[in-house]
Amino acid sequence: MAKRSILYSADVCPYAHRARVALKATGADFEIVEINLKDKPEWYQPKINPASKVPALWYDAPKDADPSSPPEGTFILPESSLIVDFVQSEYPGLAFEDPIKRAKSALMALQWENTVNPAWFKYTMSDGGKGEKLDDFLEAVRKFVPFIPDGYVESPEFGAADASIAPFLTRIFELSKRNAYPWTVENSGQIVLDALSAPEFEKLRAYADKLAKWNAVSSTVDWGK
Ligand SMILES: N[C@@H](CCC(=O)N[C@@H](CS)C(=O)NCC(=O)O)C(=O)O
Repeated sequence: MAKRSILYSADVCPYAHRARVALKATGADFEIVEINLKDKPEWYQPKINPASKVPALWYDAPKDADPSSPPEGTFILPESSLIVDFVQSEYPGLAFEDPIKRAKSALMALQWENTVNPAWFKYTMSDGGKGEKLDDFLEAVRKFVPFIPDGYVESPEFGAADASIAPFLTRIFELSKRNAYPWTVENSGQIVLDALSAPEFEKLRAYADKLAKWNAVSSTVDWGK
């Protein structure tokens, strides 16, 4: 029987966006089931993801499968970074042939996850959007930039690390332009953009531009949402 994968996703979620980018970049056959995070279907948590989060991937579901009712024992993979890894292992196109490039880019993605993401969330959310944590965020970015390998931004290739970082890095720029975070300080988005326009962040901006132009990214996001 013909098969395709089912991705439980939410447009607004950068973690789910990771999975959409990875699947799109590899040309995998997949269907998106949009989950409304403000009003999740009652079957989602018991049948799809006990943690009740998106994304989740039902790999190679039968074409006529009912997304709300996977058969007993169906394996559904949660966690965006595991999904990106899985897609990388299952489909060609996201794993760099050069093992050193693969390892360096994985290290870059780990650095992003451990430093920039938490600092950005603190800046945008934890302090109620008062903008007090901007310096911590900029310091995290400073620590991240050296992990972008030499020649990486210039290379036309894209890999799993890019699928992991793109939803977050492109959101920082695109949603700041729209002042779309729950900031309480006026012009917070512009303040971020001004800070990131410093010469020391040139490589970050070039990397963000490269990711924003990647079809797998631009075709799987609607900045208006
Ligand atoms: N560690 C998870 C985080 C996923 C996550 O936090 N997803 C959010 C949306 S961005 C979610 O589904 N939250 C549950 C809710 O809003 O009820 C991953 O990487 O997949």
